[in-house]
Amino acid sequence: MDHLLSRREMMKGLGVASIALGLGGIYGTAHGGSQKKEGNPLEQGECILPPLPYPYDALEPYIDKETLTIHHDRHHAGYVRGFNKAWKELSKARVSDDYSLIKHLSRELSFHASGHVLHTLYWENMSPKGGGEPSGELAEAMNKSFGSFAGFMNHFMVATKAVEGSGWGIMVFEPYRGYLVILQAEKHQDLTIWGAYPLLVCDVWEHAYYLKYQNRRAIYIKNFFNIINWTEVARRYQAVKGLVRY
Ligand code: MN3
Repeated sequence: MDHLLSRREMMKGLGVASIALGLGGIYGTAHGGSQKKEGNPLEQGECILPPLPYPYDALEPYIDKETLTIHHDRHHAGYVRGFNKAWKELSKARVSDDYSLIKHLSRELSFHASGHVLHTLYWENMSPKGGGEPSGELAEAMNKSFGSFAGFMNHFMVATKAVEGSGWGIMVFEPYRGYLVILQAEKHQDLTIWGAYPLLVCDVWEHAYYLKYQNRRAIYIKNFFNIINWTEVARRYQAVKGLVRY
């Protein structure tokens, strides 16, 4: 192995770092200690499941209560657990200098972190008061990028319906050129553009719609347009539009 630091120097450095970051509690448990000190998970780089921003039945009739409950409480929660597990395992790998599972852990990290990010955005970019069309600068950016709102809508629906297997339809802001782009993401992490910011996401894993729509993905996507929270999408656009050529 071609370490830049000797193992001894690295372990010494990590020891200081783990004390400074308050990580002793995690490692105490991982190494068989019985006293797990529960620190603030966010300070340790872990993530937490955010509550839904509305009641479970708020998106009826377009998304039913049972689907939303299972989707948020079980599926999204699973991605949070998966991310935190991979994050902690990678910390342990650094301390023990055992990278035998590095490919597996890197994949797990990417998959679950992307799942957590996209689901958080998905809940926020839907609303029982959603629907309609965007206005203001977001509408101007969409016209510049897609020709018209109708052009965007048709493109987004076709692309999202055609996602192969489990994935997402996503409208991103691509800061190198300052254009909006529609992507088809497979799983959560594949087929992106590096550096692009997701502004609008539509989950087309079967768990997002199958109970109500079965295999009719296109109807679910059409109904999704009735609950898009354009106010939130516009807020995200405002937050990143200045990052052109960062
Ligand atoms: Mn999902």
